[in-house]
Amino acid sequence: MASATFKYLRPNRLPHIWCPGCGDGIIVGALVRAIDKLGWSKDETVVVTGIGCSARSNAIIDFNTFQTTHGRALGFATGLKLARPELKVVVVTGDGDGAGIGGNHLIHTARRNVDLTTILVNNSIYGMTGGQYSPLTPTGSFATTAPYGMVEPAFDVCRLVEGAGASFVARGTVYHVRQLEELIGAALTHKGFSFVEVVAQCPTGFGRRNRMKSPAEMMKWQRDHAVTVEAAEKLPPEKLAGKFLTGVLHHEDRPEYTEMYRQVIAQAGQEGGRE
Ligand SMILES: Cc1ncc(C[n+]2csc(CCOP(=O)(O)OP(=O)(O)O)c2C)c(N)n1
Repeated sequence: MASATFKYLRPNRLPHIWCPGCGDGIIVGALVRAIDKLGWSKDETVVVTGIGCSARSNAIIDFNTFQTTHGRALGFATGLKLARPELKVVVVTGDGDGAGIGGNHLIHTARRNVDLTTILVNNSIYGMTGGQYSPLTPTGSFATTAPYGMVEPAFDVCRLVEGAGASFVARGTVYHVRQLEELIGAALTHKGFSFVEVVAQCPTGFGRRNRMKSPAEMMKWQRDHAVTVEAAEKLPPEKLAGKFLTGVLHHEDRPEYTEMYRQVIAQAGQEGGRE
């Protein structure tokens, strides 16, 4: 599998720019292995990112890649998919980029059910700019902009996108890398808006400030707090307190946006619309 990873990376862009112990590289590995398993060619696959540490993924992934302005990856990816529906479009975004500044784009792309896969790296913080809190920073934890502890409640971003209309929603972690690869694979093959939140560690921006002393300790936290949806069904509520669910959280088939858009174009060519 190591060869699959390197087949899809740009060796001339290594070493990468992430901090030691960052979860982003593991996520890129899971993504390219999932794509390799599906046999998608580099030419038909596009990775779109916004701004942030997670957005640096596209510098080392050897697909067609685009980096857009902060929070705008989904708007750009929607335009790309409408213009070239045959392409496989993947968005990699962060919790600040995707759920903060780009939150509006996230809910409307989910509502429209555009056939895209979004991987949202939830490292609980604005990593690239030095650790300001994001809408996914857990209440009570510390950030440069919350030196006395975060008082705001955090979004459950999976429930948010499901409520907005996403037709495939999953959550994984960097620690559970095999499960993550499978979840990304399932998301990539889903027709419609698919969303995978990945719980990841930012040792520099979050861990240090929250007394999680090493990347390994942060990954052990992921191990100890993640419960699969299947296991959760058999557990009483008290055993689930303080835990988060992983696996496929929601899955449905519903009409996809680019197809409906094509139908409108075809109709417009034949007859006049209503006044
Ligand atoms: C319009 C705009 N506002 C602010 C910034 C500064 N900025 C760059 S990266 C970033 C935070 C990204 O955080 P997140 O999406 O959580 O990604 P991470 O770096 O943690 O992967 C911010 C606020 C910017 N580049 N553009």
